[in-house]
Amino acid sequence: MTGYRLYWKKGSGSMVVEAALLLAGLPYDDVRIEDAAGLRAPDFVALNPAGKVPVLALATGQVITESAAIILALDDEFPEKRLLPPHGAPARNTAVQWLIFMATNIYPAALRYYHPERHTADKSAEAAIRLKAGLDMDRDFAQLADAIEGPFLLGQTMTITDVYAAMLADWHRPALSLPEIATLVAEVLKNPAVSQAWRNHGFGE
Ligand SMILES: N[C@@H](CCC(=O)N[C@@H](CS)C(=O)NCC(=O)O)C(=O)O
Repeated sequence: MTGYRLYWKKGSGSMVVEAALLLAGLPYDDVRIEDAAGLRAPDFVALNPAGKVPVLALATGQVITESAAIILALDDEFPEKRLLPPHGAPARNTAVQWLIFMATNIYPAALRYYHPERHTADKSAEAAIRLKAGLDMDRDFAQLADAIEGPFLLGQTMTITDVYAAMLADWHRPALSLPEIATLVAEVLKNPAVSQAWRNHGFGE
């Protein structure tokens, strides 16, 4: 193990964690989870009882789950890498605010959209759950778009919060009809580290 170990799955939220590791230039091993069976495998469930990616194991042996928590932990450990603005800067509060907003609103709505069957025992209700999840994401992306200074959330400097937003927009393509979101995604993808994680994870396909 070279330091970090990222447990990841194509198309999943581990994309933003891989981007963070690459942006920060941190060496890491990776363990690819292929499918639902891999998420239920005893070794993996021992790491994350929720059976979800991303999971990041630190060299210390500590295991962190939850995409936003992982990002905050990496930024805390390597503030000089500027995944987020420095502690004490007002811009940091804004970046963290929107990171948490996305992790607690848009990400769960995307999960409801793609897995409506997890939210009802009534098959006939699934379409309505999906529709509402899509509308929820439309509303939340519009709020995010209003906050974007352009081209990135905080203006000229990209943070990992922008990468998070781009990831979610790839899951909810209607968000790209908002010019602020479309511009942010295009600018984020100009970064070689981000585009590497994006491609590795099969985003944009
Ligand atoms: N709140 C978690 C959500 C993680 C999550 O739901 N990951 C999805 C992939 S994007 C997953 O592993 N799903 C597997 C499953 O639910 O079976 C986070 O932010 O990391």
